Amino acid sequence: MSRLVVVSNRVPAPEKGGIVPAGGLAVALKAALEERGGIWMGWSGKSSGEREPEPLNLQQQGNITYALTDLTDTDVEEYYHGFANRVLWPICHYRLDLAEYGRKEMAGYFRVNRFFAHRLAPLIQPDDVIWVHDYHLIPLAAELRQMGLRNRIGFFLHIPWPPADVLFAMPVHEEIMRGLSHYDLVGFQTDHDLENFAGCLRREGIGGELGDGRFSALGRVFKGGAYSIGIETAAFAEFARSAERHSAVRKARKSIEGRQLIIGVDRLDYSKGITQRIDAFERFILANPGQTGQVTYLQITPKSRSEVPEYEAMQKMVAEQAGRVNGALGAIDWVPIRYINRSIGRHVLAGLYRLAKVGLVTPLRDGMNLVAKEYVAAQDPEDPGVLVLSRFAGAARELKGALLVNPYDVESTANALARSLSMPVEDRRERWKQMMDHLLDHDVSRWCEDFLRDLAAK
Ligand code: ADQ
Repeated sequence: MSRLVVVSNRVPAPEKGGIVPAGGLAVALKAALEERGGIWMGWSGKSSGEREPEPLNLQQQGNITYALTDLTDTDVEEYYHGFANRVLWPICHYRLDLAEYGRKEMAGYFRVNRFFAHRLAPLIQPDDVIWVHDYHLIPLAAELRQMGLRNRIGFFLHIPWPPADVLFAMPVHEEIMRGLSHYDLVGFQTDHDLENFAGCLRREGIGGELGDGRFSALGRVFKGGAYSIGIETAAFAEFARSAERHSAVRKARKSIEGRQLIIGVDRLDYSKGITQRIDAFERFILANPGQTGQVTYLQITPKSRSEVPEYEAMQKMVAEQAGRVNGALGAIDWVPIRYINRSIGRHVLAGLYRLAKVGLVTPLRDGMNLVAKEYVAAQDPEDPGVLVLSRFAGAARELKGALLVNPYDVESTANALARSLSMPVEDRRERWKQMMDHLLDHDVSRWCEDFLRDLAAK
């Protein structure tokens, strides 16, 4: 079996004792790397100031070599904060209004991809299979090809791929599509993303589908497919079953005092629809006064990218909004919304999902959304909660037992909350079982195997 080389912007670097931080993606990729032997390369998350970064920091753990590089301050600013997070992220989440183009940032993005390629290429053996992850590294294959590499190279996009009218607002869209054409296999989260990609090629007149999952574009032929990422379903269900061992979960149960719990868990990001969700909760209480004092909405939102000013502003806005709703609706003995800005360990998180009668997952746009899948996996089969899910999350293509909502339509989300909290147990069980069977069958290991099988096939 060929060696596997994974490249991602950030690498879950091995900690003391060789333990990789938990999380489905890290666990699945680590298992694939261990089985085949290989390399995981990416940015260390550290800056070298304005000095040229030191040579790759190589750390061997069993069968896996972790290869980490620092970046200069300018690289971090232009490649990471600049083009990746201020252009590609908003564009791929359909937010033309938030994209900030700058020639410097675009050049920095391509420059850092070349830098990654130059550092990676000397480590590559002729029959290694290379798997590149996410929007930070789209041009990497083109750079590696330029250096003469003929290996199989695959790419997986974790975020959505937008329709042509959105993508073409980005000045370098053709270079980005050209970048993808240098892979042997390009994977998207859903069939909708794949259709959007095909539509972009057609509209620009630079390529199209050949059938059988093959595309021809810009003089190259490559494969494209939809590979919906999963979670480590069985393991996560087990975390949830045994979560009462953790005092944090027992304390949470006690503190909700028999009230029904609604849970939201997201990184703080405008794509996650947190403000619309708080509005929907407020609307739900106002429309159902009998629920006053009967429910608690727990929103767990660790800060992300807090060095980016827009994210800092959002943090303030969400905190103020939750405070305003609590002030308006709360009582001496009832805090309607509990808003927490911390990361929570996966075992405790699983336990909190299981305590919650409703999983409220309402992104405005999301590649997949693993929280939706984790919520389902964590439920008690005898008394499962209800998933309220945005139709604009990739997960909505699979989780048909959820109550699907349009997150922009605050009233529909409020109605779905009311419906969830009064849903009979037989109905809940039936919906849950359908989703759980699917998640057991389509877990993250299968996602990994499916992608690598198709990448290997000529
Ligand atoms: P993200 O945008 O990060 O991922 P998501 O899929 O929801 O979004 O994954 C978030 C992960 O972080 C989940 O595993 C969740 O449990 C965890 N998490 C969130 N808040 C947490 C907290 N407070 N404490 C601990 N853990 C927390 C991108 C795309 C998604 C796509 C994934 C995977 O944007 O659409 O599903 O990649 O491909």
